[in-house]
Amino acid sequence: MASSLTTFTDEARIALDTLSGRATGLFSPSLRLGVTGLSRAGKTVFISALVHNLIHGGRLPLFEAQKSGRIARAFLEQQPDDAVPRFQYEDHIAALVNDRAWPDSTRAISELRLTIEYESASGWSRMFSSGKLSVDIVDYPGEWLLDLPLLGKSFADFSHEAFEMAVLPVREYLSQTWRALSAETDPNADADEMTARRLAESFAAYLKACKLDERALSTLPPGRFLMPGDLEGSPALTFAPLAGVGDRRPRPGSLHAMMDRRYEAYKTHVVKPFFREHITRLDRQIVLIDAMQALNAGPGAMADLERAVTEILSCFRPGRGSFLTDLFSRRIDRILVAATKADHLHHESHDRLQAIVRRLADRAVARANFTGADVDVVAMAAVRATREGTVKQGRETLPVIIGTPIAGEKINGETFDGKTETAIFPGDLPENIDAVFDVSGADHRQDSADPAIRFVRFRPPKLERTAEGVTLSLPHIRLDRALQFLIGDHLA
Ligand SMILES: Nc1nc2c(ncn2[C@@H]2O[C@H](COP(=O)(O)OP(=O)(O)OP(=O)(O)O)[C@@H](O)[C@H]2O)c(=O)[nH]1
Ligand SMILES: [Mg+2]
Repeated sequence: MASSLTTFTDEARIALDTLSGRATGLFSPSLRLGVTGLSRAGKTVFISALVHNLIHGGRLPLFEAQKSGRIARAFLEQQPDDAVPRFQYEDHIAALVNDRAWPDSTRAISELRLTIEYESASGWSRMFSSGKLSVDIVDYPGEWLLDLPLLGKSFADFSHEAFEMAVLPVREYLSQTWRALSAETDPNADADEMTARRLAESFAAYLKACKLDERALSTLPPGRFLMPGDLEGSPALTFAPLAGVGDRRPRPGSLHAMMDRRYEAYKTHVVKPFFREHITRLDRQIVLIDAMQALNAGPGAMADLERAVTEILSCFRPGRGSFLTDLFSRRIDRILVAATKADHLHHESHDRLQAIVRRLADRAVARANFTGADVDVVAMAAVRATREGTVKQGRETLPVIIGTPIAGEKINGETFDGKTETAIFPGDLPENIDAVFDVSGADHRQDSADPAIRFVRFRPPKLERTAEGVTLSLPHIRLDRALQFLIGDHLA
């Protein structure tokens, strides 16, 4: 008797919570899910695959609501925000499924509303609930997020840090030209538009060089220097850090004064509105990282990625006393740090990849000024482009992955035509994950010819069709685990 009473009250409380949530959620309850990551991390592919699998009833055994058959229907609806571009789901799916090509790079924010009709797991809440959840998925560049810390920094702080980062061993060479130009610029000289532009361009070129594939360095602010969106060429983007400027007020009319003003304008007109209108309204967040690329580039790149994740996490749940706390009305309660593209590894290495991401996230959480959200990690592939197999080499049997490399990709001197399937031995991740983070170790992969993983870009997979000609959903690795963490509890 007692136990059924507890169950009853628990259920009642949950049902009432749900009801009151409904009342404030404008009829259909909604959940805002932010999807971010630095450029090429896999945001567009992730969202496309997630939506496709839900709409087409994909195989999602770790996503409880789907597994237990409680999802009646998932479909796209009009998004609530008219001023935000729509996530072009149909185009991306057409590329992936019909052309077997990866979708184009997206350079700004976009949004999509996916509505799920489901049956509640408990009989009691079924009585009250319409069993409908709208998930508003917001895709935005991680580069923009990394601007948030600027809100707490003066132009002098920003300049000081930029020069400090620029002389780190991994960046020293790349920043040379810009530093040389800065060295011959007098901040106290009269403001001059051409000087400002040259400095801004040179600084932006350095930031872009850090992002080149083989370097795999994560981004430094200002994010719009890399991802300008619609701000390309505007004065708010025509500034650069200046060497040796202190917090003393700049002389009016000087270059220093001009740069300082533009930096403040960037914060006021670009950074703040973005956070107010988008980030502060999120309920859940997934941060996609390209751990594989960083692993291949070595511990320097891993440390850099860790720094970026730390900054990103500090933005979501600013701890007490952070200058950001005032900006937030609503709070993100779950964050998933996800390494995607795990289909480049044999499944034996998936757990190692996840362990590496876990270590990275733990360190980031420990360092970030951060409280009160659940952080989980996953190693996944939103779209699985490979199958697994084994190849006999002498007496050894090697685990391989099989896929169709993109036209122009090379392995061992062979160039692929984009049509031929091939098996490659991708290599293993190290068992001892400390080595991966050890910057002091001798192994500075940055210039090493021997990367940890043989990394070839594959075309998206060929989809199976049923006898009736219906295309099956996109294959994935652990996408269902990600879904369960991000929205599963809202479908209970
Ligand atoms: N094999 C494999 N490759 C992937 C996967 N996800 C992304 N990729 C690769 O990574 C590239 C970038 O993916 P996108 O989803 O476009 O990345 P993004 O974060 O949206 O990039 P931007 O729009 O440029 O910021 C793709 O073109 C693919 O080559 C995956 O699950 N498996
Ligand atoms: Mg994209």
